[in-house]
Amino acid sequence: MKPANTKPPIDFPATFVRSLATLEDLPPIHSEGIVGFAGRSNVGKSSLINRLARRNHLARVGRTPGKTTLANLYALDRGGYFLDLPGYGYMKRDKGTALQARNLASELVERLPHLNRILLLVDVRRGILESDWEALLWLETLGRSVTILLSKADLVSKSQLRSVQEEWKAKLREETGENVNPIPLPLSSRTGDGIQDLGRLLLEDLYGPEQ
Ligand SMILES: Nc1nc2c(ncn2[C@@H]2O[C@H](COP(=O)(O)OP(=O)(O)O)[C@@H](O)[C@H]2O)c(=O)[nH]1
Ligand SMILES: [Mg+2]
Repeated sequence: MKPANTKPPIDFPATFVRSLATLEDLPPIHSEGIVGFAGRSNVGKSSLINRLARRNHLARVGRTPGKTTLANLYALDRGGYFLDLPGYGYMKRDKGTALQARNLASELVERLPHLNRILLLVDVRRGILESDWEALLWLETLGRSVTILLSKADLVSKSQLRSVQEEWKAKLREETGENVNPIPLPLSSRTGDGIQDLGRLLLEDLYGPEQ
């Protein structure tokens, strides 16, 4: 049995700074850390930011294709930033939009030295998609620390969740290097499952091991 949890839940109160359409929109960012949120559109990036910040409408949730080609920057009250990267997976709908979103995401990841961790959300119901795998390898090439989050874990059974997790684990261990966390974290922004584990990881990334 798990010990009773006496610590208060970890949260990341935050305020919206601005949307970014190009790299020039980036405000001056000082020495604090940045956590990036990457993944296909509709995978649950905005919902996760809201859940971590414990504010329902901080990030806009749902299908707003125009908006999701932008990046969104949030300042954390205790220092550091969340950066919601433009979603990929527009390829069939609109090649121009896809390219624009991809370029912006690439530029941000390449040019922001303080982007110390990227959370790559993948929909647990989809297994390992080629576009997710490509994104992972690309982030790894850029030398970023990447953690895979299996999003929407509430929508599958425990056994399905375990089998997807094992599938990812095996592939990550075999085919990626030390910058990629070999353990994918199951997560549900709806039920809160996995949020505290993720919170601990982010606290350490942003503010050091003594948190
Ligand atoms: N069941 C379930 N739905 C989710 C979860 N996270 C997000 N969603 C839904 O998935 C859709 C897309 O979420 P959103 O956060 O906007 O995804 P984004 O495009 O990656 O920012 C919305 O309808 C959300 O309500 C989750 O953990 N569980
Ligand atoms: Mg979003």
